[in-house]
Amino acid sequence: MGLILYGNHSSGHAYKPALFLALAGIPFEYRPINLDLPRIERPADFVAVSPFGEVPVLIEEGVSLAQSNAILLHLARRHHRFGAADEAGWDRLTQWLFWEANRVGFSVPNLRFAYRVARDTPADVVRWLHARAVDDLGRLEGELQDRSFLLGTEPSIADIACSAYLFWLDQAGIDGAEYPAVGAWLARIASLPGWRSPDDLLG
Ligand SMILES: N[C@@H](CCC(=O)N[C@@H](CS)C(=O)NCC(=O)O)C(=O)O
Repeated sequence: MGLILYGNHSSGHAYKPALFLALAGIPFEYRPINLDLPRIERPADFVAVSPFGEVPVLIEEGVSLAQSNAILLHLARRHHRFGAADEAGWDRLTQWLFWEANRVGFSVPNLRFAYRVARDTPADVVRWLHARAVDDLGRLEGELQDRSFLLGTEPSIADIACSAYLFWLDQAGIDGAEYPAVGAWLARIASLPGWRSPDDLLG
């Protein structure tokens, strides 16, 4: 039974597993979900497999899994791609996934959402998100001064997770030119065989 990925064209969280599969050359059926619909009005097949009502959800061999970084960990272990070389590497990789979920995978998407969709977001909330995003980008900029990818010389799901929303950084009102090491890292990821942009993969 083939892989099915539920996603949405504007979801960087959905882009993460889609990008993993594209980079690994694993075919999958993409099922876009209209997130403008109230949760109970979304397609019944999606509602049935989505424990949190959110995309992404991956179905593999009839088993569903939600939460983008849990999906990445599952895919990396199952398909032996974009994982780590040893247990210490897996620990560092997991550390990045948890950081992403709470930091750059929170600040940048919510800032982008405030600019593009929730235009009535209070100004102090936008300022707080912006400050947090700048802090997160500064963290990545520092980390990427002396290595090609977050774990070292090889790309991993830590890079897939932490970079996902940054391909849309301009939509979050942030000038990527202020983060040259991040820009070079994004370019390295974008030059990996099989890479496709979020708009191309999820559009
Ligand atoms: N922590 C989740 C976040 C997923 C998430 O926020 N999904 C959004 C789209 S980016 C969503 O489905 N929103 C619609 C809704 O909550 O109804 C993950 O990493 O997968």
